[in-house]
Amino acid sequence: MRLLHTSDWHIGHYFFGYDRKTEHIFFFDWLKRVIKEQQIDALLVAGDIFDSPNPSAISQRIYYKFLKEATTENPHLQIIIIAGNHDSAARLEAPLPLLEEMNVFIKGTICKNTAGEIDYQSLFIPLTCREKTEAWCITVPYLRQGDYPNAESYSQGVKKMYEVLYQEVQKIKGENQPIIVMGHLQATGSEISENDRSERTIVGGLECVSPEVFDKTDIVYTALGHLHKGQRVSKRENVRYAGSPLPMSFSEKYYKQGVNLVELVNGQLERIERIHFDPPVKLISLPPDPKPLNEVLKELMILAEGETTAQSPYLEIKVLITEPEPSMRHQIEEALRNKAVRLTSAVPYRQRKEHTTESITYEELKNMEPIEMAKDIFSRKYGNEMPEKMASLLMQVIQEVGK
Ligand SMILES: [Mn+2]
Repeated sequence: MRLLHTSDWHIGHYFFGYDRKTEHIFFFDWLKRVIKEQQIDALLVAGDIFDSPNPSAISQRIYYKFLKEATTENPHLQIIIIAGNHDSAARLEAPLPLLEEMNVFIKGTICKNTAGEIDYQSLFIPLTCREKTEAWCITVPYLRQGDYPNAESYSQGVKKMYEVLYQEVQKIKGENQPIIVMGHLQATGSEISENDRSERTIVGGLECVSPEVFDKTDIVYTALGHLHKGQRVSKRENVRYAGSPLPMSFSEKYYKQGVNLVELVNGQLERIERIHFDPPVKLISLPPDPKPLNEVLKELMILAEGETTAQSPYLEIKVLITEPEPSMRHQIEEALRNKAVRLTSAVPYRQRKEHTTESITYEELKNMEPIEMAKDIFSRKYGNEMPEKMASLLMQVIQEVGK
């Protein structure tokens, strides 16, 4: 039996205001080819289907078109989808009565009985190959407060949830039937990209779940979603993030996008193979390290000329600011006229200290305290530290203004 693990599609994502629908369509065409060529029996989608809980009509259309075409082309294909923290759990499940007919299963919400007990059975899905149940899938969507058994913390609750599910599934599964686990969570020991908002929105980005909960001999593979970088979790070969198919920010520029192929033979894990996907739109950062505006403008000249299309690369420009440049944006836009790129951002970097190349980012600048900024400017202008008295008077003013 062959499974294909993917996640974090984020359909409907806008990259600095640019619509990415052609990129998503390109990915789904590629994914359909892989499913067919590799004779996949089940596609596991580990959450964050859409970028927002209320996806646009076009986003939904792209999604349903993919589900319909993939299942029509491959009549035996099962598709199993769990909701991520970006999805609306209830909305994702809403079309289930229709989708079930097409062998598509969706888990978004955790059902409870009138006594408030979790319906664990509803989270088990048999994975079938040639009409025979080959394995059992534990499908756990992104868990929100109250979705898991009572525990001291979020991570303890999630851990307990998986432990109970593991016990419960033993009651229904046959001896030679292995377990596949799905989850949308942040596991301890995994890498996340710098300043990525969409990954960090999970409970403040702090609550990590220990992957030890997946260390059972009959759990042959754990298909995780949430982190955008495809990776093994703490060196575990069979506990993996598939990663998102499209880079979601410039910090994800060097990620290797793809999906994971998992093959089971006679109830055992036979192999795991990473299938690489090459996103159709490239990300360019120019220059690699911030430089003054006149040098940046020269570097922009090397960019290819042509018309801007939905395939044109996204361009991020890093400018080292040494003095105010009110016309920076205009000069950059002029330099990019007739260039086949799409400008996303011109990030101003400010020189931190004289005679050093260390610079600070716009994000850092935004988070800087006004008093620190004033002290820095004072010392540059007058060559020495701001006098204590002046600093305390300025602090008083800042506090007055902030009231
Ligand atoms: Mn997520």
